[in-house]
Amino acid sequence: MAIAAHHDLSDALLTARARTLALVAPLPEAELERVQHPLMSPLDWDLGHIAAYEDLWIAHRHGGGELLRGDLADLYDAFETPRAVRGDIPFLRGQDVFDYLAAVRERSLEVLDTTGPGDGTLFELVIRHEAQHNETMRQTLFLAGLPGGRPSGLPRDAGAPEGWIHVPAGPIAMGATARGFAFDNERPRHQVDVPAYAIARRPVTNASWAHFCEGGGYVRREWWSDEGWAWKEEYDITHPEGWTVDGPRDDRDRPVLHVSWFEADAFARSQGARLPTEAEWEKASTWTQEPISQIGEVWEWTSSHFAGYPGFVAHPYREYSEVFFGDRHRVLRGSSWATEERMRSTTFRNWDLPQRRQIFAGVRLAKDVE
Ligand code: AVJ
Ligand code: FE
Repeated sequence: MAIAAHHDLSDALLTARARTLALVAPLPEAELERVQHPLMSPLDWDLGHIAAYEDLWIAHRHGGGELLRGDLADLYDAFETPRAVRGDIPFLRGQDVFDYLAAVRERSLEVLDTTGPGDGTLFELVIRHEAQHNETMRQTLFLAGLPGGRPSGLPRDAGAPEGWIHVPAGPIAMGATARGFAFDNERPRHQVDVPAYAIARRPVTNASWAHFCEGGGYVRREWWSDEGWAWKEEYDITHPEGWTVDGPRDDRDRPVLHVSWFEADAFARSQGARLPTEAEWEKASTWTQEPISQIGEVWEWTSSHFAGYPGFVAHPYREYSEVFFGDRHRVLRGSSWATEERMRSTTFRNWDLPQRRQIFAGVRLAKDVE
């Protein structure tokens, strides 16, 4: 699968790095070292992890060389060192982590020159890994109330009309084709029969969500699943993450952000609707007769559990998807205001636990039609 030329890959590496550095540039060293939120890594850990991952896949796996800092491999391995303990470990701090990023990058560019890009897969993996961690870092900035954690400017398709799009029954080819880069969980492409359904033209807005709150959305038992209700009661959830007592801080016309799957599910029920399945979402996203609006503003929760497509093969990074398959995680589709352009695709699958609200997630409703 030919993916990209040498100069495109080196440009993309450069762009990803510029974005990473711009995110942390306004912050004093102490903010980078701190655990900002119990769910998130210190920002310095993300930086060191970006470098360690790059060195593993480019200089080591692709180039066949030794790791620059083999002594740091476990500390920056997401599975060896889970998020909850990352505050207590000797990750690189201060200038050291920036030096490590730069030294690894120099090795990667050397491998690109000498060994070449191969089919480009591993470079693409590394570029997108850095982009994904940029979004993770923005989640940390959001939770910490630091700059870079909230959308600014107008949302995409601002002022797009509300309403429903009716999609007739029929099969779709779901997933990424065999050409070009895609993550393992997007393949193989396979046919799915999708019954007729309706899907909202735009995601649920802050204004609608405020209305839901005022109308007893977090009090009316009948709208919540058993699990969702138990979660909401235990943590005393009464509005999306980041709202003040007066409601949303952002524009009321913007899609709501930072709601959990449990809240999304309850909201849908309050509207006599439901969440779309992944197949419905993917079909609608390529439905050109009546295009849906505001894709790419908020990750959109679906009703689907995260599972491998029929014939799934883990590749090349085994721990990327497979270990998360099962009935614990729900899939989100689309992308958010914080997602890099290169990552945006109608076949990309994101996932998280149903109670999580740090991601830039919102809701697009669906419903059955006769
Ligand atoms: C695809 C966003 C769920 O952040 O856990 C980053 C991406 N994997 N490093 C995550 C990822 C390894 C992943 N998500
Ligand atoms: Fe990672």
